[in-house]
Amino acid sequence: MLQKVLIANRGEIALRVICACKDLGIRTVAIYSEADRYSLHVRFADEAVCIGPAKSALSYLNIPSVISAAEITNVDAIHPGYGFLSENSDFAEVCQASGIKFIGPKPEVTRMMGLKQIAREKMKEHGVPILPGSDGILQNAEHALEVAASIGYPVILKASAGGGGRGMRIVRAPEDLPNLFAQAQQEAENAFSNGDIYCEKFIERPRHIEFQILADEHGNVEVLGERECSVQRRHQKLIEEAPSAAVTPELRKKTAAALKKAFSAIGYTNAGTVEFLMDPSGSLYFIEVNARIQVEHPVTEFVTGVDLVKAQLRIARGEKLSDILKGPVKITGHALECRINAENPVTFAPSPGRIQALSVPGGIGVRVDTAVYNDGIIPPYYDSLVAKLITYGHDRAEAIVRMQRALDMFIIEGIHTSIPLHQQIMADEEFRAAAIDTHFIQRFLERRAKSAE
Ligand code: MV4
Repeated sequence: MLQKVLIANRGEIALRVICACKDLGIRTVAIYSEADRYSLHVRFADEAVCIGPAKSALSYLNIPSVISAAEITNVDAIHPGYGFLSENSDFAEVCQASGIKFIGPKPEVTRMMGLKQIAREKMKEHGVPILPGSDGILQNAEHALEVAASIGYPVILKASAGGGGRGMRIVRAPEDLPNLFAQAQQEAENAFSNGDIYCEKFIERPRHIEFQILADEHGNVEVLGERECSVQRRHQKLIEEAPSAAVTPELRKKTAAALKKAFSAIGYTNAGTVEFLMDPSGSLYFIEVNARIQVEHPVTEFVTGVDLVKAQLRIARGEKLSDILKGPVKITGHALECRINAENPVTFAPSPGRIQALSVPGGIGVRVDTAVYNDGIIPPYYDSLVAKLITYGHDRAEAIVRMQRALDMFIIEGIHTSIPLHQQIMADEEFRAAAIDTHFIQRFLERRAKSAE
């Protein structure tokens, strides 16, 4: 049923999808922008179609161009990867209308998950814990003041169409609320053409923990444990791990059971991630759903042994989860991922350019997902991810020591990368003690600046 798949993406994730297709005997079509003519996803796909200029808006985000490429090459399905069109429900609908299978949830489910206060309502309805907050959207600042007074300050205002940190405002006192409400509304209107705002109790220094879901098209849902994603800077994750040191087996089991019920009830299909915040008492609260495969999926693959992208393809061709997973999912050992970005490790300024020397680490427990090669170019038009370095060990300490060894043996010359930053974090006592939360990076950078004085 799936004989040929178009990959609507670039870089390491395009290669990752090509690998899964090859493992299943599925032929592949790459699409590429003029900046990506010499990219490895073009080389390793069976066919490749140029879809436009370097700028994403004119190529990887251009729905008519992507659909034309799919029609010309007569593919059965499109895998969107992450970013770009992966959570665009209009795109998924156009695919469906063109007789092309979109590898992801149904358009109406993706649309619902994209409206954060609706996703929140649905989770509450089906027994997944949420934070105290508004029921639906806030009509105006007066309404927001009433809700905030009833749940207590601080509160956070969030854009319904937002996510990933855009359009949020923290409100610490009622006198600040009217201005912050107007700002949030304006920012949301500008960014998403949707000014709807809802609010929640604000959790100070939470951990950011997400659960991996797989759901087939026969009503079966499985939860493949969680990832700890607290090490992030400006809403960009730097390090992820599985499992989280803060999730007990009981909490994992309880959360998975609630998610199984909720995701069956909403008719969710394919892969998805459910984001939670953990408060200092160790309780988890739902915040949002990411209706796509994520950058950090390899840490879950290491600890479960499940090929998540292959599972996405098999689900899309109608197979049952019981045939894909073959028995209960078990979490074994520990995995870490360091995102290696083309950026200055001190200032975080982007550092695109030509790679002038490359040597990639390996050995037991080491995986590198990348699309770079020696003499290749990191273009300035897209995100700065150069490689994902993933390590596995029997426990967290072994995953860390393997990460240190792999970072030391990773040579990338010609551009600046975050490798030195990751080396410093791996040696940091707080990180080594898993004493991490969303403010870890801030504390780490302050410590680093002080020790450099
Ligand atoms: C929050 C929060 C605290 N309390 N919601 C950030 C991205 C988006 N996925 C949700 N985010 C947050 N939502 C409540 N009720 C903290 C974050 C958050 C965060 C906020 C400010 C600065 C950095 C942050 C990093 C991760 C999460």
